[in-house]
Amino acid sequence: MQKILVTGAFGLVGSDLVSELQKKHGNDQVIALGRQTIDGNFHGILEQGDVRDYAAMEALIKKYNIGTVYHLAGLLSVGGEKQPDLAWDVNVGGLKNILDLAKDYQLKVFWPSSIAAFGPTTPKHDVPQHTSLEPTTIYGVSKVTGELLCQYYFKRYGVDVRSLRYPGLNGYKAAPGDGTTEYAIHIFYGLIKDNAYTCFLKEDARLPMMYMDDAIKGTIALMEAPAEKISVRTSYNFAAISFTPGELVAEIKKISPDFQISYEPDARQQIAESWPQTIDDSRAREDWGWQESFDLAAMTRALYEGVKAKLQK
Ligand code: AKB
Repeated sequence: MQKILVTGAFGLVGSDLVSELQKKHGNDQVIALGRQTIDGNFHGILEQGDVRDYAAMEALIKKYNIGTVYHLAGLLSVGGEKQPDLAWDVNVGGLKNILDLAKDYQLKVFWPSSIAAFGPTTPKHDVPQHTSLEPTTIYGVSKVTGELLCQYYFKRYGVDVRSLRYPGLNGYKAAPGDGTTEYAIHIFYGLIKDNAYTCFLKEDARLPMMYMDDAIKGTIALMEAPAEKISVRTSYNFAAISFTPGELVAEIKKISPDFQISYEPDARQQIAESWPQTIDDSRAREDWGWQESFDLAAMTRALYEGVKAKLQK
């Protein structure tokens, strides 16, 4: 039987996706590829490697008879601005390697794009599926490039590659990455450790967001949908909730009324301002039945319980 490879397996999405895929297919069917952030308590098949290394990736595909790749390895918006060359090499070079291997070994591929593909010329509200894509970050540039590469490999070579424009994803299994929407995870560490947090975005910085369980459910649903249902081969708009730091704090105060918040916006605020506030994801809903489950209150409760349990271990 063909196995599943997950790159970036110990990142924010990978940490939840790998365990879900293991539950569905069995621990011996999922290969977790990590580079730096490998979890020492991991149970399953673990490989260490770099997605920029084509030969190493090809060896893995052959060694495990891989049929599907969830290619998650990549730098985020803030990390990308610190190291633009590295962001380009990993985000674009890594994807190109996976798509070339997909062409030669008939792999099915999932690759995440992001709301970072949008920019200041994109409408701020209810962004349509097809719109202006003029991002200001190297991360966003790599996502637009990646979307076009995916569509090219589908049209030119028939590679079954599927993608979602992830909003800010909020989970607790992995440490939050170096992104802009990640304040919405860091705030829970502040809540549980100090009952206080200094936010690097403004109180009214509204951004599209989603609880991790919904993101994993949507990712797997997209990959399991029949090919004829997939009408977008760049990347689907994908949305659940939109909120501001102020609205998240109001929700947190229902759990901890004395929670102290202060706002010290920095360069990350400019990145947030370049992104839209709400997304129209009706194509995903119509094509393959996307539907979220978590609203802001349910997400807040789940993150609070999850981070608390993690920090108490
Ligand atoms: C980031 O903020 O960089 C990411 C993203 C929206 O892709 N969370």
